[in-house]
Amino acid sequence: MKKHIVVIAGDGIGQEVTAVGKQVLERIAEKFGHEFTYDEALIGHAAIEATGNPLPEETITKSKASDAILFGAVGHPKYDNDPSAKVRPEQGLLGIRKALGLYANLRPIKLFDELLGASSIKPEFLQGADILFFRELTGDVYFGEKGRNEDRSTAYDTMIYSRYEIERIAEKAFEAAMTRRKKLCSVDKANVLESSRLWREVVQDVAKRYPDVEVEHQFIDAAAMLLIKDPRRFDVVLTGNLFGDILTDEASQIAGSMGMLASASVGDTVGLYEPIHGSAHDIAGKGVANPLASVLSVALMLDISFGLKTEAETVLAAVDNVLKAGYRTRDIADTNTSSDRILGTEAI
Ligand code: GGG
Repeated sequence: MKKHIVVIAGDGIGQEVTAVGKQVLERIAEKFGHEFTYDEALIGHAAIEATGNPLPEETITKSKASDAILFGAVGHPKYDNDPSAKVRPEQGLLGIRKALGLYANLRPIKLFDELLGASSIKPEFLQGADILFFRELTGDVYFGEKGRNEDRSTAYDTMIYSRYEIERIAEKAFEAAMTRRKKLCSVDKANVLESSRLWREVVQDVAKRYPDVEVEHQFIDAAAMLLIKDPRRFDVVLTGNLFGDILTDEASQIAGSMGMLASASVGDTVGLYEPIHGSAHDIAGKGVANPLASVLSVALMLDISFGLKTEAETVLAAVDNVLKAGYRTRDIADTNTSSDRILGTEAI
């Protein structure tokens, strides 16, 4: 199979983790006789430095011409204490999601048995946990009107959703539930927010087309609590952009670390695959970043964008083997193992 992949490494540890993801793709191509070609593109702080723009037009053009995108991370600490910055790295990531119509972000919470002890949650509450989050990605407060009043003493962000936006991601989540344990939990804040009342109304309408799926609705605050208390009660979780962003960081602790969580952003065109973690400049370039979220993102790419199920399973098995062999980065172990040992792809 011939496929063209654009690597958008971005900032901080995005560079080193996508390098490992690419090595895995190359190894898969070699092992299974595929021809993967690559291009690179800029985004985030790296793109601002080079062009003044966090999302250069060339990045969108290259992405649209590709079969899939392997993405790293965006961000830079210099913007953290500069709330007045008009141009920010994150605009690159939000912009590419919007430009490519990537409205559904799939975030599997996969717990590898070897990491049962890495979580701060007791193993007896964790074993067997297997959750698939659907985070809506192109609406909500991230894209609603925002601003300040004239003297800049009041700020606002508008939480906005249309029926169409909710319906299309709900369809995807219900379809996924049908292939799993047929349970779907929709998370909102319908006791307070009008946009959440519409969210719930639309999810209830879509649910009528999937009578085999057991549906529950939870408020975001209750869902956050239940996720830690009893993660095994969840199968597919469907939620909005902001709630999904927060809940999946929390859920990463079920898998042991943010460094273990991959994601697939899909929608109208090409798929984008990225770890859920950010640029982590504090550890960038030190060889200690966990590359497994990028490797697991490659598995999602092989499966979802290329339909290469055996190849995807081979990558998952390789991650399992690496963990079984005792290789660890410091986010998933007490010992500070160099990521060089985990970077090797000989396990595939
Ligand atoms: N790889 C994920 C990443 O770079 N995250 C940083 C970020 O800007 N996140 C915002 C978001 O995911 O909505």
